[in-house]
Parts: sequence; structure tokens; C-alpha cells
Amino acid sequence: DSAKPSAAFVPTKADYEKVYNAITDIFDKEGYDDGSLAPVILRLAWHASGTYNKEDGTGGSNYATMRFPNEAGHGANAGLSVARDALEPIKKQFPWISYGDLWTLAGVAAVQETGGPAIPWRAGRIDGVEAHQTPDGRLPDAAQGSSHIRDIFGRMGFNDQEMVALIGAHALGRCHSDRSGYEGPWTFSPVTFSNEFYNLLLNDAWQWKKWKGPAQYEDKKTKSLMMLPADMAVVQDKEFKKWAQTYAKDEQKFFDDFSKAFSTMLELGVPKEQWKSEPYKVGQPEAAAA
Ligand code: DDH
Repeated sequence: DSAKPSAAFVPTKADYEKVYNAITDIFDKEGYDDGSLAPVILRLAWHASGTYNKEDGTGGSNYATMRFPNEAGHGANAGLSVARDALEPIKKQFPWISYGDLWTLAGVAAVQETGGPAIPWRAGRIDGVEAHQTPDGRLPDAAQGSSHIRDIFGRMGFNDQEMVALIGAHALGRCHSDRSGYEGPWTFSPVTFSNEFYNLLLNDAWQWKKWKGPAQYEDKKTKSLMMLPADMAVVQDKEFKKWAQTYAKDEQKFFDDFSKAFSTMLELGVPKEQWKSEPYKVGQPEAAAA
């Protein structure tokens, strides 16, 4: 049999670099929050991936099931249409990329372009059908504490260290009263990826915010920063606190551990045979990618 050349377009790393560049072009948005869509786009990548259940292999980024009304309507996903809609023109421009690959690559870009570590990533997710949607309740509830966090992230296969590293993403972005009900940013620089979340959590004085909204903390000094009950659990739990102290002291260690855990998170639920290559670094200078 003579092998017929396939007519299908086979994207290379250079093609994903083009998608990456198109994504970074939409981040800056004057008048929106703190001037960038990067935080809400990171949240989309995480919520698309964090539904994974290691017991039965369901959920995760493979099928991009948040495209469907049922999962899009889960309480935890409130507000993420902002991120999905912002990425839609890029899907139109590069119709060959799957939604799962697009959303996770956009999460990589959000971390990297706000000054965070390089996140190894690879292509291979496919678009699924409505039946692939996961039931509500797989993402964490901000009102709860460490045992809930261990249940949720343990179900994805993560250990204490990885959980604490992943939650450090709250250096970025803010809460919106019309989305989650909570309000305000975690840090003074919500469009810079850093270890500030741990520093503030450990070193600032926190008190319950007096307001009609859901129970959340505010910093005593300026009353302009916030922590969720689930964030506070990171210093209330002895095992978690050890890692928060490590990451507050050593930003490079946080970056290294976040990169590993987040890269793993973005791959949850994707069958091995679907991957098109080993993970690589997109959007990084060649020297760093080598
Ligand atoms: Fe988160 N997060 N998150 N989070 N998250 C919210 C916003 C953002 C929890 C609750 C909330 C992670 C873990 C947890 C980001 C990234 C990550 C909001 C506010 C709530 C509530 C939503 C709104 O009102 O707009 C809880 C609970 C947990 C937990 O671990 C127990 C993780 C692991 C990540 C990650 O990226 C790896 C980001 C970024 C935002 C800011 C979004 C924005 O629009 O700004």
C-alpha cells in the first residue's frame, strides 16, 4: 500500500506559538478590572481542568465541556463567559485548535505573561459532547476549610504541597460580587504573578469583613484586600501552613512547584494516546525552551 499524504492540517509548535501570540494580544483591556483579562482566563483554564476525578477518569480539560449550558451554569463557573467569549475570536482565527487546547494554552499564557513561571504544555485535547459534562460540585467551595480542600484536590490526585502551590494563583485577579458573591483582590498587584498571596496571608492581620455579602476576610490595615475562608485554611492547617511559609520565603521554589502542579492539572483527564508530543514551552525565548 502506498501511503497517501494526509490532507488534514497537522499543526506544529510554531503554529501553537501563533495561537499563543494571538491570546496574549487580547489580555490588555482598559477599563476591565485591573486592566487585564489574564486572571479570568487563568480561572477558565483551572475550572476546565479541575473537574477531574482520578477514580473514574471523568472530567478534566479534555472535552471542554464548559461550552455546554449545564456546566457553564454551575455556580463555580459564574463569570467565566467573559473568558470564553474573549477567546472565541481566536478559535475562529485558528479553527483547527480544540477548545480544551485553546483554553489551557490561554491559562499558560496568563501565568507567563503576568510574570509567572514557564508552564510546560502540549496539544492533544479533543472537543467532547454534552454527555461528557461532569456533575456540579467538583470545584472547591470558598466557604469551606482544609478537609474540603483535601477532598477536592485529592480527588484530582494532588498532595498537600501541590494544593498549597496551586492556590497561590490567587496572587492574580479578584472576586466579583456579581459572580461569586465575594468582593475584592487578594494582593495590591493583581495582574502580577508572585508569591504575594502567601506573604500577605502570613504577615498581615486579617479580620472578618462586616458586610451583607458572604463571610470573607479583609486586611485590618487597608481594608482593601480580601481572603476567602478557603484561603485562610492555608494558614489554619498546620501541614498547609508549612508550605505557605516555604513559598513566602522562596519565590523560586513557589514558581517551580506551581509550574509542575499546574502543568499536571492542565493534562488531567486526557488519555495518553491523544497527546501529540512531549510537553514543551510555548511563548518562551528559545534558550529557555531548550
Ligand atoms: Fe480561585 N477563586 N479558588 N483559584 N481563582 C476565585 C477567583 C480566582 C477558589 C475560589 C475562587 C484556585 C483555587 C480556588 C483563580 C485561580 C485559582 C474566586 C472569585 C473564587 C470564589 C470569582 C469571582 O467572583 O470572580 C477556591 C475556593 C479555591 C480553592 O483552592 C479552595 C486555583 C487552584 C487557581 C489556579 O489558577 C490554579 C484566579 C486567577 C481568580 C481570579 C479571577 C478573576 O476574574 O480575576
